[in-house]
Amino acid sequence: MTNKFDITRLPETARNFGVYIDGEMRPALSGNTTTRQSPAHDIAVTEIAKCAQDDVDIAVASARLAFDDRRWSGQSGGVRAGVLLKTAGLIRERLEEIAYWETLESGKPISQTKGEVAGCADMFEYASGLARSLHGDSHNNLGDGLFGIVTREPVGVVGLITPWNFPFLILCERVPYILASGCTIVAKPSEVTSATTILLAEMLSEAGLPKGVMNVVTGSGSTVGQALCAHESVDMISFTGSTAVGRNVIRASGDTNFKKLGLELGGKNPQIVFADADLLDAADGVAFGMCFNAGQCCVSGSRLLVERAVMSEFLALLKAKLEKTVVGDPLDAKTQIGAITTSAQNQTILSYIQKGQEEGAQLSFGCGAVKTDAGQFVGPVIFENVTPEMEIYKDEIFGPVLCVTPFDDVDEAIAMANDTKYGLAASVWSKDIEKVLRVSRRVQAGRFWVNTTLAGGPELPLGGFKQSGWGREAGKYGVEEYTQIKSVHIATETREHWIP
Ligand code: TXE
Repeated sequence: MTNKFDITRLPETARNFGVYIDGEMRPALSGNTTTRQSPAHDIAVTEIAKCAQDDVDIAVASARLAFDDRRWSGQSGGVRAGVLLKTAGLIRERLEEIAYWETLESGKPISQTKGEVAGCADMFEYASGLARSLHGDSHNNLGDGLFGIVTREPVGVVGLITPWNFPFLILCERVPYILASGCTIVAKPSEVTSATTILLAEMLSEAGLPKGVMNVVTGSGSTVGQALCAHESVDMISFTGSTAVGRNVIRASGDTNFKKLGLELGGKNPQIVFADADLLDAADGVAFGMCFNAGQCCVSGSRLLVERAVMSEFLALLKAKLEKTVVGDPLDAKTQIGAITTSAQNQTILSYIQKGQEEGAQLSFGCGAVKTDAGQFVGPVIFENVTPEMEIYKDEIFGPVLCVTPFDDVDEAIAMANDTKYGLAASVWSKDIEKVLRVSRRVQAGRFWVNTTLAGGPELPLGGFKQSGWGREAGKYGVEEYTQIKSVHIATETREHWIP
């Protein structure tokens, strides 16, 4: 395996990654691999093991044994915290290496991946505190004859299925919290962005995580992901991805052992701009919200709801901002919008841009594909006159495409914000605190931003209302999600006999 890298240059050969099972890296049982091409440079960058059902069985058996013999859940929160803190240190030490392979596989700008990786170390540090503070309740007012204790216990073996848009960040919004709870893991990253998940498993081992507690299998969703969801020895699935696959995950759980499920699915997130907002600030925020990660972001601010009175002025400010965005080579430190991660996603975005025009929306900024020597890139696009029956208004496009619809008053803005099957995130831009609070109380979204967007950190939970998912990750809820509650009833006086 080659570990040599210079983050300003492309690798000379594809780096080979095995799977990580029972504390060691090894090939898939079949020996099969797939090659990942950089979506920005069209060259092979990684060689990833292609697992099948037998690899999943071994990984799950390893995680099952590691959970059942209590080698991790039986340790104190303090010991678990120590491993998480050491891992945070290793992530910081290897930050550039992780960011580099993440950028090569995903196409996202290197300046962005570095920021994300630093945020991941924060997640580990925060979760280490949760490992120590996780506790239940006691009930001392049940009368002199009874004392009650409510404990939190780890759920067990967690299957963790992650997507390609934030491979390391989404992983680290979950792994430290899962480990803080005492659970064990079998992770399945997206088949196109697996490298950094393997790197994390390696760092966890180095930090002292016992063998079998963190396992990684790689390969296709329909084989490896499905096998994990249907496995009788897996107690919980944490899935982040499309709503369509989310339905499959629910079905697989229902058809087998009723696994507990955590789901983070799609979004069609409104950015609501009122006439009294600082319009220049809002224009920058809306540009960032729609373009961050080339719009391949479940919390992307892809719908602009703007008060009619300031619509033209606001759109002029927004377009002036978008003119300046830098699209191109993600290894260039100045790049803001990198490549589209998969060719399927590229096609999806371009076909929605076509569909928007056919549906009668007005394409008022950008054109879509950006010509480059290699790779697939899409620049920012604005559609105006977007109406609620259009597909571009309803569907998650997952690209830097903004759909603009005007409103006339607060109630209409709230109704339009909620006019979607999703409920992941929303942003509001206004200087009027009463208006802001009214909107924040009534908009159905798991994350809500006021005069900012896409802000966050380990302390604040994330997850969705409606068809955007089940459960919450991060914050103190992030660790509780991976526990189950037991109530213990203790007689403190001799029971009155039922049969005298
Ligand atoms: O996601 P998939 P795709 C949305 C976004 C995008 C669309 C399709 O709109 O255009 O989904 O992306 C694994 N059983 N989001 O096709 O297929 C797969 O291997 C178990 C939103 O890439 O849902 C990968 O690890 N697992 C989202 C993960 O599921 C299966 C992020 C996600 O892939 C499986 C990504 C199966 N049958 C896409 N099939 C967000 N919420 O941020 C696939 N997988």
